[in-house]
Amino acid sequence: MAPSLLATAGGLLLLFSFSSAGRYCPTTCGVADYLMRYRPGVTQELDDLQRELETIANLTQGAEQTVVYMKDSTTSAQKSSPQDSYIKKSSSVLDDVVRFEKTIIEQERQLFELQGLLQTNERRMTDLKQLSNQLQQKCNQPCKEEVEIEPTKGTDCQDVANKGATKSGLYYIKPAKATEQFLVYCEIDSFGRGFTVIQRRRDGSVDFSKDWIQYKNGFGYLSPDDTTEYADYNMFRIGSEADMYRLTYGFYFAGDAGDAFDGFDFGDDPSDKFYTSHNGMQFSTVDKDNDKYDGNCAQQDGSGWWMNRCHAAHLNGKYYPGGRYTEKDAGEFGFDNGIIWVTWHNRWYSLKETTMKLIPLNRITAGGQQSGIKDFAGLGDSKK
Ligand SMILES: [Ca+2]
Repeated sequence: MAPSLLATAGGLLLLFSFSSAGRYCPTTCGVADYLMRYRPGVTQELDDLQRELETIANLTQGAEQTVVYMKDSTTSAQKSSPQDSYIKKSSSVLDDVVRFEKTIIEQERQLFELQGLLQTNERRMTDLKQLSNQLQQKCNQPCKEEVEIEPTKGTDCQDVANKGATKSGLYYIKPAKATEQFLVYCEIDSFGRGFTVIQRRRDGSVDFSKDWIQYKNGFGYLSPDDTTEYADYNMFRIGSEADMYRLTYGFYFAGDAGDAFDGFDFGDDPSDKFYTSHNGMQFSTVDKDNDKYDGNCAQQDGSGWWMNRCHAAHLNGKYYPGGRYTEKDAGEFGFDNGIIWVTWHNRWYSLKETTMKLIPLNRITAGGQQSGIKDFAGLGDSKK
């Protein structure tokens, strides 16, 4: 998300689409996320190695003690021999032989154990090296062609398209109120319409459990797109940070996915629809509770959103690869925390791919191109 863009998005149309796959490429943030995901595993491996090294140290100490013991036994055997009777002497030698045998067996066992540990460690080192090589490769080939930044700049993607850009891709835009330009993905169609993409889900690789500052700064990937189902909103507006990025829109315009932003009657309580509507809600994160609920919806669902008490639509929800999930899957709180658009699929179905994008209102309403909307939105294959 790029709230600095959102803050200036008054009078725009917000269009959600739930779409089929496109290729993507990690941004710097994406790479950081990726590395962060690997860190716990590597730390665990290092801890394991540490423990094994301690075990080896202990075994070495044990072996040293055994050697000392053997030396002592030899000395005492030497000292005690001449004056004793042959029987006593032979019995003592026999004892020593038995002891030495035991010691040798014990040492062999320890040696075997050490060899095992060595092999395990070698395997671990190989695994770590492999992992490191994989990471290196990811870093070496940051899909240069795919993150190519287009030269045209504008106040938003429509402006970029108006200036002649025809190719969907990454563009620098600088809205009127923004202090500096920033990179967005512009989806430019054959009608010359330029959509500014503000949120996109393609898989579970981006963690949406972020705090206020992280949502403010934006995170995730920038990438290409196709569309299937959609819902669009007129006069879409997001308030300033002082107003907690309050979400308001004039009216629901169209789309087969339905108007989940207007709330939904789940049948649990007559107030369901009222308390799950999103129009007029402020943005909440795990560390900033601006919702209408006694608890913190963002904390319970693990992600930031325009929470009410709590939601009928939640595109920042948790990614469930299989789509369907249960209260048990939802973890500690057991609430419906998936990627939800409840007027399309019920709350126990998590959408697999979503996009939120903005286009100036006049591009849709001018010339009564309502039929055109169906064309560009790419309706047809609804992806389950
Ligand atoms: Ca609350």
